[in-house]
Amino acid sequence: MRMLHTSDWHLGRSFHRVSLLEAQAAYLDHLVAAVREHDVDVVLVAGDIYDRAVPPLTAVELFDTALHRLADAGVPTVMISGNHDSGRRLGVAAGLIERAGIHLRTDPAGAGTPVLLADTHGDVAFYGFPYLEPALVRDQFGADRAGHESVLTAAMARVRADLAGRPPGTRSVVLAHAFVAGGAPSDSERDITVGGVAAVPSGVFDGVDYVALGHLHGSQTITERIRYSGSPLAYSFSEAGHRKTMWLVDLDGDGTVRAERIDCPVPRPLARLRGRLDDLLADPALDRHEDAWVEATLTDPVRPADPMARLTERFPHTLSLLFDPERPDDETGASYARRLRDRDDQQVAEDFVAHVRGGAGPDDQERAALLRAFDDVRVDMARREVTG
Ligand SMILES: [Mn+2]
Repeated sequence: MRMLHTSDWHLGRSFHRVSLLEAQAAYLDHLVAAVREHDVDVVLVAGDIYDRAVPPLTAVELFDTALHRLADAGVPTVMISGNHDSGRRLGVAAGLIERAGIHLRTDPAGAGTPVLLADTHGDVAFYGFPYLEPALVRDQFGADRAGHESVLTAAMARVRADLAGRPPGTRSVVLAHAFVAGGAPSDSERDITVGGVAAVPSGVFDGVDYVALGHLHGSQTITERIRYSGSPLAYSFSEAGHRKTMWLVDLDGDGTVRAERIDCPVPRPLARLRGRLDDLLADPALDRHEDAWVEATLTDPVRPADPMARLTERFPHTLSLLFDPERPDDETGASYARRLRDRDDQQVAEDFVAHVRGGAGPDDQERAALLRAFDDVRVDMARREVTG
């Protein structure tokens, strides 16, 4: 069984106000071409089809075109919703679309009900988990607590129970949208932290032959059988070093997995430049970035005049301009942005408490109250997305 694994299309997303619709259309052309060229048996799309619960019409039209073209190519597709999608909106007409061989799994209730596809060695059972928001599915799954590990463990119990009733040798594949421990995040994933723990141990997925993950935007291999395809396009400058690909995975009759990467088209490379403005404008080594989308961090001690206008003379596609002035005595003068870097909401709030109380940080009760407040906000946001 030859599978093509992709995720995190984020149709409708723009990059620093530049529309990516054409680049997304070019990626989908590439996907359909790869399906034909490599004789793919099934396409797996692991969530975040859209960037938002209510995507713009142009994105919906692009998705519609993609569905038609995948159906025309005659290759079955299994697709789940991610944390950016509204599962219920995406799932409209899923039953009808299924008749064309596109299996949209957006309802948590279907987690233990596979799509069965056969090759010469027998059946492969594909279980699609839509993104499981712990607070919303905990009761339905009988999970022991409202955390990512608990609800995914419960969903996997359904998978194992279903597999136990199938002929021995039935191979299995799970699609999930989650943060699996060992994975490296970038700046363009929306935080799914609840209760302080977003990462799920990879052992949760033990026993299945392949796990097609979505959520993290960099391609990565957690284990031979558990992989992230990453997004087909860069959605933040933190992805400047990524190589954007899909996984072409061969699942043999005995469950052996072989995977290789297929490169995605690059609409325009990314470059992160740092230095004083005059140096950035003069350095011949930067010639190769003149056509790139550029994020420039200026380190001039005094902010230069018209920096954007001057930068775009050399780098016409400069999209992001940051200032991080060099200072002799660093920490006291560190910028607010620098002090917040690498800190999550909880840490920022705890630092704030310490700051306004002359150094006395929150005690255990106060810390727990802050944690609850952030969780409530996140759950409320997730709920609005599901119902709104
Ligand atoms: Mn995503």
